[in-house]
Amino acid sequence: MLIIKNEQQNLYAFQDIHAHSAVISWYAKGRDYHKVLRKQLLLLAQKIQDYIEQLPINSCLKNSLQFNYRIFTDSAPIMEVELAQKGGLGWRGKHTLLINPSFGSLFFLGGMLTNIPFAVDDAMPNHCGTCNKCMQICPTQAIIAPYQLDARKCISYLTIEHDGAIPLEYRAAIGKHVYGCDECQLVCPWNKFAKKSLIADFKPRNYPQSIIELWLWTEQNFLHKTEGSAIRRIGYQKWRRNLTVVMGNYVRELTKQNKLQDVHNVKQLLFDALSNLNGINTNEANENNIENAILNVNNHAMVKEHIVWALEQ
Ligand code: B12
Ligand code: SF4
Ligand code: SF4
Repeated sequence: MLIIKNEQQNLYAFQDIHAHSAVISWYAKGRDYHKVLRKQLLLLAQKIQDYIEQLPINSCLKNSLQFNYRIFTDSAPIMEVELAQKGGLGWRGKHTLLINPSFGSLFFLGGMLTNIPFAVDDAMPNHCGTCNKCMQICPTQAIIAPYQLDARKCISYLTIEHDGAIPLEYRAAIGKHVYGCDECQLVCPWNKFAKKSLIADFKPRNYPQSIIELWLWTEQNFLHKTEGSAIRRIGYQKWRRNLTVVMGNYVRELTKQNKLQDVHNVKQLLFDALSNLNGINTNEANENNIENAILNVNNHAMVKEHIVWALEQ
């Protein structure tokens, strides 16, 4: 098993996320890690092959050392974290992810199954100690006990893997997370040791931070800007669904801060989107019009239903 760092550094500088910013998980800001890791693993396989070829042994023996391998990263039914832990690459934190004392946990795992027998390293002792910061910070209380995650509650699952409507009970807790979640890792003291990746493909793209700017992306913008990124995998509908939840949470926050003009502006955008989906011209998003629009949504398609929820915040 291998640890491959992604572009995550100076994490503590990013914790103070601007009030108007949406949050995209660090792991998804660069090129899709499946593609990047595949390339790195193939390079490693080539190195092993080259090494075998230059061994000072006769060609008959060399031929018998036929190097067979299969690389994987999330692409085979293999328990990667468990294998990496057993192979001495780190310990499993209470958030269930692998932590390495020199890199923290903000990395990907990739592996290779091969017929070449490698020496096995000893497993590392666990250094979480009495800390439970990850459990305390988890917005949806998905870490139900140390080392146990209820994936159905995890924002990463809800915003990326889950199809259909996001259950009502998690919408407020999702906050500004539009794709994935890093909260349990950002709070982990071991990520003070996170290091910058040297792989150019992981360089974060210049996605807009503004919730409104992201909301105004058309499907074409979405497909274009997320080309080669893991984000594209969820498709525009789910992206829009997630953003709608973020917009609803934004409305609630602005209301609490009594920023009434901003509340009106955000609701107008939601209302415009709802009108568009209903195939009618938009009007001013005043209380009456919003109420009528909500009542007239007879076909509660996924995004429409989320918009209605957001307007009700
Ligand atoms: C499914 C999955 C998810 C699910 C569930 C994650 C989870 N922690 O269970 C969801 C969608 C929520 C998810 C989220 C994330 N994921 Co994910 N995910 C996977 C995936 C594809 C499979 C994991 C899995 O379910 N394996 C099968 C189970 C059976 O194995 P296991 O969890 O190791 O279980 C063993 C033990 O934990 C134990 N066990 C498990 N449950 C229980 C219960 C009890 C009672 C007991 C006693 C024991 C026990 O026994 C099992 C057998 O030994 C792996 C890639 C892979 N193939 O491993 C990536 C992987 C774990 N994910 C990864 C990442 C980066 C993330 C996110 C950070 C992404 C993000 N920023 O949004 C989040 C982090 C959330 C978190 N705190 O875990 C990385 C982790 C890198 C690292 N440092 O460890 C991986 C390895 C992908 C990769 N190739 O890099 N993920
Ligand atoms: S990724 Fe977010 S939601 Fe999932 S366990 Fe970590 S903090 Fe909780
Ligand atoms: S935050 Fe604390 S308990 Fe959680 S994984 Fe990190 S060291 Fe372990």
